[in-house]
Amino acid sequence: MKPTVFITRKLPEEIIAPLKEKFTVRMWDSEDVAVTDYVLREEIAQVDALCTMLSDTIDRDMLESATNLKVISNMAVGFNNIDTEAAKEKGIVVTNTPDVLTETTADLAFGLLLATARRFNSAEKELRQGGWLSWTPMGFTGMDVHGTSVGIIGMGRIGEAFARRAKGFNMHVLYHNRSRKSDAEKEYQAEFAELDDLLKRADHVVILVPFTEETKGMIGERELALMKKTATLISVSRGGIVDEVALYDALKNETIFAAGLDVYETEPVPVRHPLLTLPNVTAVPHIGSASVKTRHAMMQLNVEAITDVLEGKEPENRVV
Ligand code: 8YV
Repeated sequence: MKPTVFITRKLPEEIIAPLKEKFTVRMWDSEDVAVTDYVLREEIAQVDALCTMLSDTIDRDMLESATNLKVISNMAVGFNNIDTEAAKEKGIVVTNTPDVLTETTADLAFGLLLATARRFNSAEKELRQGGWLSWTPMGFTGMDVHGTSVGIIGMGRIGEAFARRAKGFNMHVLYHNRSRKSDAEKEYQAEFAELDDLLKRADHVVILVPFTEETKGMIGERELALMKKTATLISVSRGGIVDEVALYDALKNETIFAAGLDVYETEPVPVRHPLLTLPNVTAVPHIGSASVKTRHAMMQLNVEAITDVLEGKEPENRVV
């Protein structure tokens, strides 16, 4: 009997063809509607390999029922949707898709910074609604990006790719990270700062840390209050790192200038989410890695990891 693979979203045929040659492949047949909890549980209990998306929560209870499961390959660099402790206890390998998405995600983060600071969304909205009636000296004015200071929270691979872009805009790079990054300090003249100091000094703050017990709620009311009134906050790693209620208050009361959001506490974002009603929020639906080339490369890594584990080889991007 061939090993069985379950994929929780519809992936392109040409990507999964190599899997189909070797294994029995079952796939949830929608590209955009998430697999139901019921189907996910049923599949986990039977299959040898699972290819998951960030929005599939794989908890201990589900993993307890797995009898044949050898590998979960998650289509993301983050893997906070999977109970990795429970997977470890069950001897299930977990893999992710790092590196291939670094530059694409840094592009999105930098683009979101430009769009937020320069108020692309409200300017475009006005234009489309026929609100551009005359030229006014201070109409649609935002904050500069070039030559300002940016505070990068989380100087990992994407943080460094962001710093590289910031240098091209002649920005001073402040960073906060669990450990000092001497390479980044040399290469981008990045200056290490304690979190409070970074928040007080940066003209733009970019959140790029992974979601962990330590980073959950890391930016709350107290931290937002430290930021400059003219500062922007760009959130592109995980929603739960910023307290959304505190962020709403800071934006509504204009104690910070604006926020650019790619990630949210709950995804997909519920309709009429309060943050989406604010004019000083620029929001996109978690599209950090969403370029055709990068998404293909991520899926390719999932296919390779599943094949490697099912053929008894060590996969490239094992996190558990
Ligand atoms: C993913 C992400 O694009 O890789 C991650 O951790 O957040 C995004 O790059 C997306 O969530 C696909 O699963």
